[in-house]
This record gives sequence, structure tokens and C-alpha cells, in this order.
Amino acid sequence: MTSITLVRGDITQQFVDAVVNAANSSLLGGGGVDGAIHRRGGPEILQECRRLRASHYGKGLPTGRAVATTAGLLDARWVIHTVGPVWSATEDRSDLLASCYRESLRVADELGAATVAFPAISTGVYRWPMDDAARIAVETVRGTPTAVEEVRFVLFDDAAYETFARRLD
Ligand code: AR6
Repeated sequence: MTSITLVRGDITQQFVDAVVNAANSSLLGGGGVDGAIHRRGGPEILQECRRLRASHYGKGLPTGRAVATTAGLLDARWVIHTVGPVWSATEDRSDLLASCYRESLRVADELGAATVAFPAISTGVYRWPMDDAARIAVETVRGTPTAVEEVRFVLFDDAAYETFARRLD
């Protein structure tokens, strides 16, 4: 049975087996969570991302997929990079967002990670409305069979935390 926990805070400060990164398909870093993870995790993470690009993802990691690297200097063993969809008002991309959670958990299971921290994928630069993103995150984690023991949603501000807390009830 997977327990779902909520924390208000910075995902780069979590003691967990795996930290999920809201990356982009280039895998070469960016702002938001991605920037924070690379800053605090150090250059080893980017080095491994570059190697992954060269060996497997020359065209980029597709949206909804996930891949693991070292966690560098973070208090974690792995970073699982996933690419969320950009919010669209005209096209339903919910399944791609759900896929980020499913695929990240699948990778976590392959690694043998027991504790996994997720940010609210796609809710920053990619503009997904927080309430809908929280619904998809919670429903997908609840509906995905996994050996992960704790899924921790790490929310950056009070509003995001409250939104996830309501969805978890
Ligand atoms: N810890 C936890 N949550 C955070 C942190 C942090 N340190 N920093 C921001 N958030 P975003 P996206 C929250 O933009 O929307 C990057 O440039 C933030 O408030 O990081 O999936 C990538 O390279 C928001 O609620 O990810 C991509 O190009 C949530 O994390 C693009 O942004 C996600 O915001 C991905 O956009």
C-alpha cells in the first residue's frame, strides 16, 4: 500500500530515494524545479542528462515519459526527469500529465526506490491550473500499482498545498 503525503517546501531539500524533476524534453535544464534541482544537485546531473541525450534521446525525451539519473549532491539517490505537457485550453492533454506520474513510478519501481518526491508537474512555466493538476496527480498515483511506499507531493506555496490537500480528502 502506497502512502501519499504532502509537504509544503522545496523539493531539492527532501530526503527521499528519488526526486522527480519537472524537466523539458531537451533534458538540459531550465527554470523552476528543473533549475533548482540542477543548481543544488551540481553538474553531475547535467553530465548524465547529456549522455542520455546522446545515447537515447537525440530528438529529446517525449512528453509524458521519464528517465533517471544520479541525484548528484541532493539528499536522494536518483532524479527522475519527466516532461510535462504545456497546458492547452483547446486540447485535452490530461493523459500526458497522468503519464508523467505513471512513468515516473514505473522508473522508480525499476530502480527500487521506496520514497519518491513529486513536484506539481506542469503547474509553473507550463501553466496547468493547479486544481486540475492536483486532481490528475492524486488520481493517477492512487490508480497506479507500484512498490513505492511513500509518494510525497512537495508543494512550493500555501495555495498549492491547500489545493492538493483538498484533492487528497
Ligand atoms: N520545489 C518544489 N516546487 C517548486 C520548486 C521547488 N524548488 N520550484 C518551483 N516549484 P515548473 P513546469 C513549483 O515551472 O510547469 C522549466 O524551465 C512551481 O511553483 O518548475 O512543469 C523546465 O525546464 C510549480 O507549481 O515546471 C521546463 O522547461 C511547479 O513547481 C518547464 O519549466 C512546477 O513548475 C517545466 O514547466
